[in-house]
Amino acid sequence: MNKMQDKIRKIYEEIEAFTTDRKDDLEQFRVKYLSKKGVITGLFTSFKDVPIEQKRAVGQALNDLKKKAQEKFNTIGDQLKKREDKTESVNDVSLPVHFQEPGSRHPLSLIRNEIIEIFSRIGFTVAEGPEIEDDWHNFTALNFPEEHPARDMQDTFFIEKDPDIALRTHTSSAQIRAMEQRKPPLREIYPGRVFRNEAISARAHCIFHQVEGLYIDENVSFADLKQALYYFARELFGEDTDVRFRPSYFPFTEPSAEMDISCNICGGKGCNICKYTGWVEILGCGMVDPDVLENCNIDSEKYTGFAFGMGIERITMLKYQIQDIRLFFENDLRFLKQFTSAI
Ligand code: 2NM
Repeated sequence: MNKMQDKIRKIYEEIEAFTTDRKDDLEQFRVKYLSKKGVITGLFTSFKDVPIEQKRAVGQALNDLKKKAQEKFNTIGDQLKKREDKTESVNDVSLPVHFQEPGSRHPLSLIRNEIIEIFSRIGFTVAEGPEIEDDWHNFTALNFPEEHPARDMQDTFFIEKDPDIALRTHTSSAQIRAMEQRKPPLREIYPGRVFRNEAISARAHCIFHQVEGLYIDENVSFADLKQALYYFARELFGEDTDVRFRPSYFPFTEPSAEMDISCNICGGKGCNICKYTGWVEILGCGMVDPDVLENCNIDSEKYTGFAFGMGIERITMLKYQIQDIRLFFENDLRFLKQFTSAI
């Protein structure tokens, strides 16, 4: 093997190993190997000095080398061109895009977030509790007597056969935990999912959502309750909203009340939403029973507090005029899509 053939083989291997995805690298390749002043032309020039008996073999090798370089240049050139074409088509703004429909918040989330925002403006923070509860937090600490119907198997989902463990029937259990764990002043709301063993209908579902609230400090009065809930109603339903409080009963509050708002559909004139009364009930409330405070080791001589609770489904149905609670749980896109712009 002579020197010339060694050189050709080395360059051949170089060319074979060459690869790039950049146009200017390929241009450098061309200049280096294929141009008039390139390596291969140089070799052809010195071909005249090759001894006559080697001319045939070296000539063959030189031709192969040139062919190889040209092929390499063409192949990479084609690849780069293809890629360029593709990139150009991606950048073609007139082509249809691969459209992905944006998702949206569930209407219950929208209203829950709005409720949280309103109460946060008057100093309430958000807290949560577990969905699986024991009898103490869900019933006993809240003053439910042993024989209260809500404790019945009929109304509550118990976990396995343990009568002490059930799915919470209201988020009040989170408030008991809050009062046990954190001492007053307490000013919190508790959004969450609750469970009741009820027949499903247009008005009722066995799973639904609540926001409850609690404010405990020295000298908290029923007037504070009324003012906070009046503010809430007007923020959520508009500044023309009137409220009224009707006496009611809950085991955990005394006195207790239900709050109505003036019907936001007919403005109080009477329609089938307010059953021609001009008022619709939106929440229950009251002053926390001193026994409940004592159950959580809070001194009921020193502290008083108000509490309230509302169903998010009910409020959402009123706000958006939704007639059937089951729509919230079916996830029919024709329903959900109507809230896309409401994020
Ligand atoms: C309501 C209505 C009235 C309430 C009371 C308490 C607690 F834990 F402080 F005693 N939690 N939630 C309450 C009061 C809930 O829902 C209709």
